[in-house]
Amino acid sequence: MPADDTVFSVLYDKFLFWGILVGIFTFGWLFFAIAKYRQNIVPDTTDIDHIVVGSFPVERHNTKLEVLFYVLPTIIVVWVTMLALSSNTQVWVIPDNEESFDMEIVGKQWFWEFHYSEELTWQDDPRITGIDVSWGQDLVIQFSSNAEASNMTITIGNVATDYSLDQQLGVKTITSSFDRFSYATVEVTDASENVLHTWNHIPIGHQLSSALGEHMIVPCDDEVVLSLFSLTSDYSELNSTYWGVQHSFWLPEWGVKEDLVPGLEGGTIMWFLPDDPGTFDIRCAEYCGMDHSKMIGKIDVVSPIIDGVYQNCDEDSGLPKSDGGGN
Ligand SMILES: [Cu+2]
Repeated sequence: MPADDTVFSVLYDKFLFWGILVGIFTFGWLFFAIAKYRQNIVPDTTDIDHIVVGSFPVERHNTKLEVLFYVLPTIIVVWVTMLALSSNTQVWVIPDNEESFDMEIVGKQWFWEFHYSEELTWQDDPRITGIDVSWGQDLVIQFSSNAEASNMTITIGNVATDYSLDQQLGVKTITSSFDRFSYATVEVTDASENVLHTWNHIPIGHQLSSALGEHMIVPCDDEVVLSLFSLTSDYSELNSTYWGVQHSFWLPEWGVKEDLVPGLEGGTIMWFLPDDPGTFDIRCAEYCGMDHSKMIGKIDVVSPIIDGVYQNCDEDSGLPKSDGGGN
């Protein structure tokens, strides 16, 4: 079952509401008729010549009631069809929003690659971890609110550097100016190397891969627009006629999925609006060969840092939620 406020959950609730309403009416009438016209109750036939099974007694017909029998179900069917179509429209119409977070998903046999066409800087919630990382001219780590913090690893590109943190000071400053073109991670750990707090910057052009156990990472409260492509894992001139196979990128949490079609140059496109931070599942929903069942991954919804300011996911961003608006 997708998250409560996604378009399909809202649609499910609406269909359930109308289904229960029609059900109560239909079964109510059924039981009423069973009781009223049961065996041994002789119907009043004073103004009827004879009763033909399967046909409405002509002498007793009620035009209003008969018209209602056709009109009412027609209205209900048209109404639920409109509900369903408007939900479809909402999913299929890609938001034309400059602010949306665009990225590419590449499906291979049998893993996912996440290609970043926009940069993303984020960190864990400082109010929860008691640790705050800010990186501008210098890298400043505040950890006075977390008595466990004892070590820190800064990884820039492939180079990792370890530092120890002095609890007496509660803050550490490292002279290193922020480089937006480098993939960088700051991890604060306790004495047993458990990660207490993560800060991360993903530059434009960076790739993450589920084959390496990496999660897809997207900012909260932003429309995420994905272009999806299916490629071969081992393209070469020798098998240049092999185009790969069809996959389907499925995010059960938001109830959305889209096919990845080999050979389709422009790819396919889909969008969703993650609002709550957390880690959710990625699945392949199209049988794609031997290890299809292993083609799984995780997506992290994180609070981004925009222009040095930590954006709080929990506060209402004022963006419309994908909650079935328009119906
Ligand atoms: Cu697949």
